[in-house]
Amino acid sequence: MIPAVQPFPEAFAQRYREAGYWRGETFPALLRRQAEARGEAIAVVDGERRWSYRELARRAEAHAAGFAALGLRPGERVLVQLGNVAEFLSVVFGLFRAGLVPVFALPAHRHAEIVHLARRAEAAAYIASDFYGGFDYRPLARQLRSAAPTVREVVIVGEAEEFLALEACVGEPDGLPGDPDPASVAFMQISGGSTGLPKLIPRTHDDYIYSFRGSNAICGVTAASVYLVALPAAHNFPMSSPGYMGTLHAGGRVVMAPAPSPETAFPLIAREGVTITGLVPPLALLWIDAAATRRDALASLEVLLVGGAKLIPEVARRIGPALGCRLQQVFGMAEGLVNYTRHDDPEAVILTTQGRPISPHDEVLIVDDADRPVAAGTPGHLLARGPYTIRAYHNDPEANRRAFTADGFYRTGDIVRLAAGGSIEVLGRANDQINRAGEKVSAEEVENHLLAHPDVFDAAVVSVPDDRLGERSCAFVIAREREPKPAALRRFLRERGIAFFKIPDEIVLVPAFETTGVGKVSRKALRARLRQDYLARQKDPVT
Ligand code: OOB
Repeated sequence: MIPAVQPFPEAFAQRYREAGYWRGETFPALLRRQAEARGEAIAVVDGERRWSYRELARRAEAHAAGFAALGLRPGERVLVQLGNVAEFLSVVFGLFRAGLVPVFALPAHRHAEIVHLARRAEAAAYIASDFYGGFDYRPLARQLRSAAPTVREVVIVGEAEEFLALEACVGEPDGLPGDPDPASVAFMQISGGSTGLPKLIPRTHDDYIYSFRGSNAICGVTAASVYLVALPAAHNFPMSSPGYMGTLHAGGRVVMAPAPSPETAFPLIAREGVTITGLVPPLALLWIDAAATRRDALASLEVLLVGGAKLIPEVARRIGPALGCRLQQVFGMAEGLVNYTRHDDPEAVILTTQGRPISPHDEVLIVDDADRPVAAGTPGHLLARGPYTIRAYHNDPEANRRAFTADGFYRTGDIVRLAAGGSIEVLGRANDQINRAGEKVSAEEVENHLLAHPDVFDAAVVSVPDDRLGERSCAFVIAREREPKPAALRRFLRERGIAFFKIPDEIVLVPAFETTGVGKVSRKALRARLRQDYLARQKDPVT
């Protein structure tokens, strides 16, 4: 098994410790501290269930003992695919307590992604809901078992069928390890990715806890905060910006929303007195519309964080008046760097920029194609290095060569510019990633799936603007002799087991990819041209 590590150079680690960012706190210690300090306070609400900090810690301890009794050993990876349920927290803190390393899959991931992640992580176990969001995860567990031989155990939250039910997973607590090394990897997040399949992002206790402690200070999260988990709990944004981890660190209350729709979220906000939550821009738009008739439900809401994709200023402007709360833009990434607008920023900064980094020790560079810094205000590639930005992906030397500079800066793939006052404005992506309502789709990954169809000769997937989603995906396909129907291609992709959000929104059959000039064009240039042609046709549909 390849150990999970995050190679911060010693000189940097020392600097981050001396600055007081890395304090040696770990996830098991965090929960224990709160269970001791405020045992009776409610930590998590899920429907009618309300668990105190003591209850959450007790359950985590019991799960940890159960995981150890299964023979899962510290350092082993466990693929977790759970929805927004209270068990998300007890399972994850249970894994932390047992020294196991959760790998966070999204509920939307299907066979192709889950098998890839289990293999890449060499996962020893898979923990999933029986049923969530209308999908049955048990058949997926069966497929995974045969496709990923490292997976020895499957634990199901709910009706387990032939697998082990979470409640039946019990053991003796005496054998549990002591607290982990704070510099060790606590868990792995998943990259949105622009090339091929998702990559694994190892995050340490030290670096991640600093990121949400710092976020708490910027967003005003305290023990009085009530955070609504509206986005998928597995995603970095609701996890740590400042998210439920920040809220638990502060001793506040976490409320799980089974869906982010106003129909589900508004009554929860009213009932629980939610003070803060985070949304992607398309959801913010839905909430604005719904609030026109149901604004009362949002009386307790103080802060709405919006991020994951570009928020257009016109929508930003409407948020405060429509929802009666403060807008805070957040521009973050699972690899690390997170930027926020500050509550005391001028209004124009809050409405038109994506903020500035959490830490004085975040180093951001904006560079040209040759990695030379551009003049302030000029668009360029954003590079980042700092106390909570990774230095390497897990077990992926090739991606690491591409994604990091020689001196350890992460190439974010974002094109940004520095606005007056030092805030960052995100302008777009340098590479071929589609940001579909905050969900990241790699063009290359979808092209590879399309190319597996016997009637597809070639395919290029591009992002096109979409009023509702921000961007949607459009696949240009060249057929072999027989023209496949778009509906048949979509079915084919579904059957290959890819997440729904990766299935192209539009499929356009074309006779050829015209090449200008001689020789081969790069995929990047080809996609750029197809996108341009598409936009030109939209503007002038008669030609
Ligand atoms: C968040 O994390 P990821 O890993 O799903 O995606 C990161 C990418 C960024 O590189 C950028 O391309 C895009 O998502 N992005 C934004 C944005 N926030 C993220 N693009 C424009 N404006 C924004 N405000 O998406 C994420 C992680 C933590 C907090 C918030 C978002």
